[in-house]
Order: sequence, then structure tokens, then C-alpha cells
Amino acid sequence: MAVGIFDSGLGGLTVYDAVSKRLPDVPLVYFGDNAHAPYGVRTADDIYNLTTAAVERLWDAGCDLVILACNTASAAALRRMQESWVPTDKRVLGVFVPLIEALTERQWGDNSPPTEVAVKSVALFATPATVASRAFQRELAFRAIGVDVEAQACGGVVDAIEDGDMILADALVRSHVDALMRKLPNPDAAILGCTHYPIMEKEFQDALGSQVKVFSQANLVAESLVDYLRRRPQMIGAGTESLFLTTGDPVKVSRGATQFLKRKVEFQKA
Ligand code: DGN
Repeated sequence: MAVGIFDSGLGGLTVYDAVSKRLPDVPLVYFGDNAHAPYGVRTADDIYNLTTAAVERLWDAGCDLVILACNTASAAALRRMQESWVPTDKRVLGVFVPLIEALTERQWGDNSPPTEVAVKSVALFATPATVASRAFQRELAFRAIGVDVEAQACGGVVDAIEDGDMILADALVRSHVDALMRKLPNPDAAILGCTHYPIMEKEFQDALGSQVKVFSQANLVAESLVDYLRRRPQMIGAGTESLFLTTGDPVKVSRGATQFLKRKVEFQKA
């Protein structure tokens, strides 16, 4: 059995990369819905329909466990999917909880009542749809009290990264950080709430300044998955082959992914 990793485009490859380094013996299937990316400007219903179709494709590929390595899909669709759609023999996990647990210094799965935490002010950077959903604030409120969250909808960054235009992506990151800092000048921490952004982590950190602790998802999600599978070894299959599927043009997506990950990646048509 393989683990499925889903994103609207290339961003989830940051999660794929971190997972494959920590779990080199677990087969992974990556699904990029590049034909419909970006999700960040779509309606919640639209994101739900696209995400459920992608997860079904990963189930067909033998992945009983699927990670939505996309904050936009996690925000708009995960709760609804878990409540009324995912059958009991399958699992779909999102990317918010590992990050919020790290931010609030909680152990995996600690659902005790919210408490005061060391971090008092947080800058959240995410897509417009994720910011509009307020899903981060909701997950944080389950675990922490008294934290001031200021969110910045980072329009354009995902498109620039998908297009490989890193000069534009860098300029957009700086202007979004400037806009955020005008609202919240000295945050204790920053959350990169989009799986595309780890590729720009250095640019975010430079623009924010070294005094701001930046929480980025790829490694945190991978660590949390290691923990999850340690408790459920029956969900791990044999083999090390990874498969990369896309709804977009495999040649174009492979070129973009190779540039994104800085190693050769070959996508097939989903
Ligand atoms: N990587 C996706 C996320 O984490 O939200 C980007 C979503 C999009 O398509 N804009």
C-alpha cells in the first residue's frame, strides 16, 4: 500500500520531498491537479469537488492513506470529507494540525483544552482561499488562548512559483511581508500556510528578519506522518517506487517539477 500525496499543483512536492527523505521505504504516489490549479481563487464547493475526485484517483492507485498537502484544499474540503465522505477503511489527513501542534508545542494528537502558549503574535501567510476560511485560527483556538493572528492573503505567489518565475515570486513575497508588517510590526512567529512557500522560506525569513521564527509545513507534516505510521504499521506497503500523476500536461509539469525540486521528476497523465 502506498501513501498518496495530493496538491493542486507543484507545492505539495515540498511535502513529498520531506516524506521521501524520512520514509525512504514507503512507496508514495503524488497527484498534482495542475489542470485546475490554482485552487486559491476557487469557491469552496469547487475545491471540494476537485479534491474528492483527486483523492478517489489516489485510492484507485492503492493509497488508503492520503495527505492533502494543500492548505487550500485542507481548509475548504477536509472537514466535510472526513465527516461525511471518507469510508472507514481509508484515511485522509491535512496539513494544518502538525503545524499548529508545533507552534503551540503540543504532542501529536494532544486534544486537551486550550492553554496559554509562548508565542503571542503570529503572522499567517497563505492563499486568499485559506485566509478567507479562517481554518488556521479555528485550529489554533482549539489549542491556545491569547494569540494574536494577523493574516496576509498572498495573491500571485503560487502562480509565480508554478510558472517558475522566481524573481516575481520573490518580489511578491517581499510586498506581502511588508503589508503584513504594517498590520503587525513585530510578530513572534510566522506561519507559511501554503505548501508552495517552503521553496521561498529563505525569502520570507529575510524579509521578516531573523528575530521571527518561521514555521514551514513540509518537515512538520513529514514528522507527523512518521509518528502516525509508527502507530499504524499495517498502513505501510512494500516497495520504494514513487509515482507522479498530473491532470495537466505531463511534459510541462515534469519540467516545472524538476526545476522546483532540483532533481529529475517524471509525471504521467492521471
Ligand atoms: N499548495 C497549495 C496550498 O497549500 O494552499 C496552493 C493552493 C493553490 O492552488 N493556490
